[in-house]
Order: sequence, then structure tokens, then C-alpha cells
Amino acid sequence: MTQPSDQGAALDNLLTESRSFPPSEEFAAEANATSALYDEATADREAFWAKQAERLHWDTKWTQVLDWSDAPFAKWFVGGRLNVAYNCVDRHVESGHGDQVAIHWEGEPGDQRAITYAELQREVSKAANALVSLGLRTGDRVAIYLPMIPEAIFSMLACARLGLPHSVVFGGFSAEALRTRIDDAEAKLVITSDGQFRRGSAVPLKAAVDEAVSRTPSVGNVLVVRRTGIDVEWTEGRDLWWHDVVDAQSDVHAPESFDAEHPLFILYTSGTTGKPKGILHTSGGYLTQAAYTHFNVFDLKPDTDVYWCTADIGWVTGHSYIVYGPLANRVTQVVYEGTPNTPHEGRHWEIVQRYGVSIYYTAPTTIRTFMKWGNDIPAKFDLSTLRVLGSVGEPINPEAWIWYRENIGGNRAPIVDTWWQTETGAIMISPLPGVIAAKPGSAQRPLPGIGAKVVDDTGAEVPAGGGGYLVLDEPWPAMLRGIWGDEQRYRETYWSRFAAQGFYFAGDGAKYDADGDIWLLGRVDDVMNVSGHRISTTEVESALVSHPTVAEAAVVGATDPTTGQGIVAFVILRGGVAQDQAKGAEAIKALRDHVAKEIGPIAKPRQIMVVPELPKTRSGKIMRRLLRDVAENRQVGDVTTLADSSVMDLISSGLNTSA
Ligand code: 6R9
Repeated sequence: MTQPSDQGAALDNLLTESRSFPPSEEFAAEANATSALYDEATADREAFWAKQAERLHWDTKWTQVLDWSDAPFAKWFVGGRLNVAYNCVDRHVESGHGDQVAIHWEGEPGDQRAITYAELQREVSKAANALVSLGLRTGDRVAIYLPMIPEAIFSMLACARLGLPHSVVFGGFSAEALRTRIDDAEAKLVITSDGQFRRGSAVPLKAAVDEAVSRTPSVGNVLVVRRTGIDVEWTEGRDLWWHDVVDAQSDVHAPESFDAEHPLFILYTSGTTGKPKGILHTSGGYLTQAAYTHFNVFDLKPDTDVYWCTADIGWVTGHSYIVYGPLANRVTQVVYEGTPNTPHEGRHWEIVQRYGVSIYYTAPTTIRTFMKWGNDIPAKFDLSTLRVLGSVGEPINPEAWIWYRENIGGNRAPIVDTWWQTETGAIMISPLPGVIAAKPGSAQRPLPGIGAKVVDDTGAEVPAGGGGYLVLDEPWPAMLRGIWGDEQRYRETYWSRFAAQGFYFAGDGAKYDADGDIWLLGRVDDVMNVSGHRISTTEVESALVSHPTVAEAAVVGATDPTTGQGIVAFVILRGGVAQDQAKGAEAIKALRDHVAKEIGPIAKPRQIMVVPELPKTRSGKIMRRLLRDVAENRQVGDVTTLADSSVMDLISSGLNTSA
């Protein structure tokens, strides 16, 4: 791993993107957020956040907005008390919206369920009563290992209602990954299902729990939702069916209030090295920023919009932008269980058409996959209801952005490129869709109330046009409150790099353009050094994707005897491209020349390999570490957090035949 301090201040990349798309006058006139929001936040940041907190119902009001005296451990809305689940569910029923659909759920096999706020309240109450009956008490941890079914959301909200911090573990993770997460949090209960539907077939889920909990002394019970009907092993006394335990409960439960700083959840993020970090989030500040950002960034109109975030709840995006932010804002949303190509590659657009989805939030990797499948697929559906599109998870290449705008957004819907992290809890950098002229590939500006800067090695802000490290220079309400059980690691990972300035180090490289807008350049660890020039993987990837034959690209720096590192690119070709021809030596040369033309000769890949797939985590992030192993002819490392662990075999076996 390259230490940040080994790197110079500025990146040498020259790729420029100058297109810009202002919101239409109609959109701007109706938008939730106007430029006044920036002024308000600048005038008095704490007063601004206090006003945002008024979006929520507080049982007891806070006495102090921010206590930063024990930095880097923040306390927001000190003395305030609230119930997060009450804010996401009950209060909407009490305000007369019990009949509004909260969730249009669609299973992968095509089963559907519309859940109103009144029904959600009953389901969450029953689940909460069930957790109490199992002996769980405030502060106990609950692990949730479920597919995207309604019970996943009921479970999270039931935990929130009782002050039981949940730890959602992504359903694609292995028994071993689950075990380490259960152990680290010492969870007392695991909620899972018999199996899940994946690409048309039922695959086991509980089996992994059985394996994991055989070695986790903290777990007393396993609560099992029947989803697929497949056979499961059963441990009497430990295992309980959801339909036996939950359905027998009263559907009335009185929420109690908790301190604003009561832990809401732990979510594990895998760093590049070491054991996963349990990122800790608390209640009042987190919910305030999740709701504020969801309302303003997506321009949510609760009475008319149909919102859809395609993330999995095992990812922070599912926590903040399926469960907490949207439900606090009384959203009507779509939740879909399955993969985008089951049973056909138009599944998402069929869903958009069926429910009249107006706000759609997904990841660049998904967008590039749609590009690869071809423009004719979305063209078959009526997507005219879409009015805001979002992107999250990685830098979005300008070409993918333009494709998204043209083919999904009808050249009309603003795109919000939202930068944030598990650690930040909620969106930090993003254009406001009715205010800012969007630039393809740039997340642009910190939201009102948020402080972010690009700084050099010494912590000094770089000038317009300069590159360096992204830092957050002001505490924010949804910030992590630490790493579960490891105070030292929290200080070291995020606060030691710019300790003198008191900045939070995000681990991302970034640059300013001439207007002072921020462009994210990927994780600092991914920056390459070619003959002393620092080149960002993101920009070389964007240059490749801007070529008409390329759908996706991943770039790594491989050790090179002459240049230090050489650029090695892995590319997936677009649907419709004559694959054999595009793999030929001429075609590869054309791609190398294209990169040279877009960025400069220094960025010309040493080697380009055409591959059928790229190794990705379930949130769509490319695992470059594995590609570096391939590029440097090493044994491929740990693949347990890959969405599909067979991908590496596909890549390695295909390489002998590609250029
Ligand atoms: C929400 C989420 C965080 C890392 C982050 C950065 C990358 C996320 C991005 C983006 C450029 C965006 N990232 N959004 N990079 N533009 N709009 O993804 O959380 O899984 O913790 O990942 O993802 O590198 O540091 P998480």
C-alpha cells in the first residue's frame, strides 16, 4: 500500500470534461432546495443544523447542537431524545397518512406486496414485541442477514424502536465473514431466512448462519423468515420461525425515547487490509442528515414521487437511502429483491414503468452494465415519469453519465452524483438538482452545512485546478461515532493524517476544476505512479469508457522494471460490438492511442486485456487488488467479499485468448 505521504501534491492527469447541464426552469422553480440553503448554512452552521433537526419529532429537545469538546468523538443534539422508528413510521400514521403506500415490494420471481404506513407500523410493532419476548434489552446487538425482503426493513426498524443496535450483514457474504461480524459485535440474535432468490433460483442462506453460529458464543437465538421454502437444518431451542414468533404478537407497541447519541447501528466495511471495521452510527444526528439530504438532493415530494434506490440493505446506501432517510421523509418507494437481468435485461425499466418511478438512485457499475446490454433495452419502456437520477459508490465516468442522462433520463432529468461513505453516514458532496448546473463526472460541491476541501500533503488547500486529498474540515451530524470496540483504530484511520489541522481524511484523491468544483479520483491507494507521474485510475478508466467499443474498464498499476508502475487495463466491450474484431491487435492499439489522445502519452496503458467480467464487491466497487494480482502474475488473493467469486476464474481463464 502506498502511504499518502509518499505522494506529491497534485495529480498529473489532464483529462478535461467541460459539458454542463443546468436544471430546466420548471424544475428549478419547483425545487425543494434553492441557493438560499447555501447562504443559510454559511451564515450559521449550527443554527442551520438545528433547523434541519426540526424535520424530526423529538420527545425531548436538545440543549446544545454540537459538543465537539472530546474531538474526534462528536455529540450532536446533546440532551435530545427521540425514537428513530417512530419518526420513520408512526408519526406518518398519526398525521393521517396511514393509507399511503410506504413500500411497493417486488420479489425476484414476480411476487408483489404493497405495504402502507399503517401496515408498516403493525409489522414493526409485532417484530418489536417479538424481540422483547426473546429477552433482548436496550443496547443488545442484533445481526441481520437477509435478502431484500420486507422483513429486512421490519427487522431494522424493530431494532431501532427498541434501541437495539443492528448489524446488517450482506446476504452475499460467506459464513466466515458473517461469523467475524457477529463475534466482533457480540450479537445475541441473528435474523435470517431459509434462502434467497438469486437469478431465478432459490439458494440457501440459513446454512451459512448455522455454520457461523456454531462458533459464536454470544448468539442465543436465530430467527428465520421463510422466503423460498427450501429445506433447512434446525437446532431446537435456538432456531425459531419468524411466522411462529412474530405473527403471534400484538401489533401494538409503544415506542420509548432514546438519547440522541444512542447507538443505532454498526455496519462493517472491509478496508483494503486488516479485519473489517465496525462503523458506529447513532440516532439523532444520523437521522437528521439522512432525512435532510434525501429531501434536498433527490428533491423528494412525498405526496407524488415514487422513489427507488436499487442498493442492498447490506450496504450503507440501503441503510440511509432505503430505510432511514426516505421513511423519515414519508416516501413511497419501490424495493426490489433481485438482480437486474432476471428474467430479462429490462427488469428495472419494467419496474420503473409499472410503478411510475420518478426518482431512481443506483451505482455507476449498474449504469455501465446497462450500457453494455445496449440502448435498445431501456428504449422499449416508458421511462417518462423519471425526474431525478442519482449515482453513488464510485466516480461515474462522464460517458456513463451522458448515457444515463440520454437513455434513462430522457435528456431531461437532472443527475445527482453523490459522494459519501459508510463513515459519513449520509451524502456529503453532491449538486443540488434545482440549483447547480451538473457536470458529468463531478460530485461538485459540499452540501449546505458540510465542509469539504481538497488539500496537499501539508494540509493546505490546493488552488483551483489543483489535486490532492479530500478532507472534511467540519464535524457533521451523521458522522461515525467511532469504530466498534477500537478507539485507537478510529483515531489512526481517519484523524491522524491531518491531525494538526483536525481534518477527517476520507482516503480519496480529488481535484478542483477551474470553477472550484470537486472531482473524485478514487481511493488514494489506487493512484498509480508511472515514471514519477501520478495518474488516477479513474481518469484512465473514463478515457477508456469514452471509446465507443468499451462498456467498462478497470485500471491498475503493475510493478514495472522501467517505469516503476505500468498501467494495465481490463476492459469489457459493449453489447453489439463485434467482439473478435475488437479484441484484435489493431483494436487494442486503437484503445491505447485513444487514452494517449484523451489524457496524454504518459497514461497509455502498457497492456489492455479484454475480459468478460470485472471483480466487484456487492456495492459495485472494483476490487483492483485482485486485478493487480493478475497483472503481476501472482496467486489471486482473498475473494470472500466479491459479489461473485467465480469471476476471477473467468478472468484468468479468458486471458490466454485475449490480446
Ligand atoms: C456510499 C458508499 C465509500 C467510497 C468513497 C469513494 C467511493 C462513493 C462516490 C465515490 C466518487 C462518488 N465513492 N460515492 N467516489 N464519486 N459519487 O459508497 O459508501 O461503500 O463506504 O464507499 O466509495 O471512494 O470513499 P462506501
